[in-house]
Amino acid sequence: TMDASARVLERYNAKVFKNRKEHMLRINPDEAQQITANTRAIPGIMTNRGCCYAGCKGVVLGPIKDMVLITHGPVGCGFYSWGTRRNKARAEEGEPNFTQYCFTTDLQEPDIVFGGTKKLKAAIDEVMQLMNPKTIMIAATCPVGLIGDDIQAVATEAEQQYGIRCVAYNCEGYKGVSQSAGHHIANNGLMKRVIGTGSYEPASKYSINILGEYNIGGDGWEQERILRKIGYEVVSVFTGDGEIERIASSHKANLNLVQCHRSINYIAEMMKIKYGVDWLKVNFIGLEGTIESLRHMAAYFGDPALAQRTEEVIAEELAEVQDEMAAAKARLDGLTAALFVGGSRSHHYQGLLKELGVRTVLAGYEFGHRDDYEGREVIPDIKDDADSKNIEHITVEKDEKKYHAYLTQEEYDKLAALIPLEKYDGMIRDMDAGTFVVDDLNMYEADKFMEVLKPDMFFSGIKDKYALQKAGTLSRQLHSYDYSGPYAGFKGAVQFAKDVCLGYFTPAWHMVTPPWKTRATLQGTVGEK
Ligand code: CFM
Ligand code: HCA
Repeated sequence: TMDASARVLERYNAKVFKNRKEHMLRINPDEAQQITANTRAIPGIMTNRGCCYAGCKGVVLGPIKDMVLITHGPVGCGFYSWGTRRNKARAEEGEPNFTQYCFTTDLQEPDIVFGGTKKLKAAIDEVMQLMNPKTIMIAATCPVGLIGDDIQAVATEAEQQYGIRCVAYNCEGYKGVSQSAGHHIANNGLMKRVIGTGSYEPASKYSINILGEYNIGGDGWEQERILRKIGYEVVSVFTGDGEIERIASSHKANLNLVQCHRSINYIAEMMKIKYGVDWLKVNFIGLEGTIESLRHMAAYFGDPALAQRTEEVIAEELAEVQDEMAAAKARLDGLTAALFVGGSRSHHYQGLLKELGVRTVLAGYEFGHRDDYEGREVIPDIKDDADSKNIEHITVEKDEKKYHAYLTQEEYDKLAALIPLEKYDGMIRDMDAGTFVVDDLNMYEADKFMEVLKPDMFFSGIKDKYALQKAGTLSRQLHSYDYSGPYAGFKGAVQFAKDVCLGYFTPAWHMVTPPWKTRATLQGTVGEK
């Protein structure tokens, strides 16, 4: 019998087959398995990926609330990235929250022909008059790179004219192969222009930053609630509900937590080299993930009182959620799921699902790199291709004045054997033998895997959700949480469990006949002959 991926691949012509085969594997714990990732999608194939601008503006910079972010490009780029990611933000006392606005230069045909910098300058003037922000950032979309507007010069000029911070990002949509390029570009800009410049002083020795947490549906708030309850000081969050001044002072914290490795590992690495701040991989999705992350943090700081408080909070929080989690598990036990999200979440949610008795049979990332699948130890073996060479790689050096190591080398080495310090093992190691991993899954493959593996639920995004639901399967969005959430931490786990139960047990699914049950839905070959 053919395995599921062979049945998915069988319709492809030789060229497409060869390409896509490398992006799929079936988990075999006895082998070191390698996957192809972070390469170009095949033209004509319905990839779920987004663009470089989406990764830079939409993902990493967008959630920072006290700055104005101008999209320099045609109006659609700004409009369609306006508020759709559900990165929640609440204004601080007397401070602005600009994330609810959409700022764009609305480039038109004459600007494409004659240049758009005039419009960009006018937009900055208008923003200064109306909003008077301390920081403006500019994100370029495709045509800006094609016509060659010098947005860096405009930013420098604005800094001189207004005495503000103005940072421009050449994150044109076509750069790189996905959103991932944009994460990298945004990380570089924050490192070069923001981190290390702030004057906020952490009050506690247990000061941390949460990196790669964007407060989708309030996830970051639930994490902060737990961390503060234990006694940590959250200096900054990158970048959910984020503030420039705190991000600028983040180098003073004693530990960086890395929630989403894919989007922010560059900053974690650079802050370690430049400022000596260690980073710890955490996962606040799922009860076990949350508890383990909290214990690792306590181990890092090494204070028995902090460790004791950690256990108290864990016990208190667990007591509050245990019954509801058990009730949900009783209803969901034995079901199977497929997960396809951009990066980290396809990995992080597997633990939470397992706690609810749901087994993951298929998982993949839109734009994860090999290290997100196989673990960071493969990073030295990853070949730089033309697309990744296109993205600036910056190197940083130790800042003698601001460098501060919390641990001695000896303490560090001892701890590194026990907790994931500067370590991420990737998704593959956590998956069961015989399950499937597919990188950059496309719509055809999603349909086909549904048919072959018949998972009870499929977690993904807005692009594929409705096609999957029309085929009679529950599909929940793991990007926007279908406008629910938070799903992180203790309270979030219960919210997730409730939403999955509500969705799965809706009678609608029994009334739908999948089209492939009554007729062949696809004939012929995918790709040219
Ligand atoms: Fe990280 Fe994210 Fe994700 Fe991501 Fe995204 Fe997102 Fe995502 Mo959508 S930063 S990789 S680029 S966890 S926006 S909050 S949900 S694809 S899995
Ligand atoms: C993005 C943002 C996105 C899209 C969500 C989706 C998000 O990649 O540009 O496709 O459902 O989380 O909002 O990932």
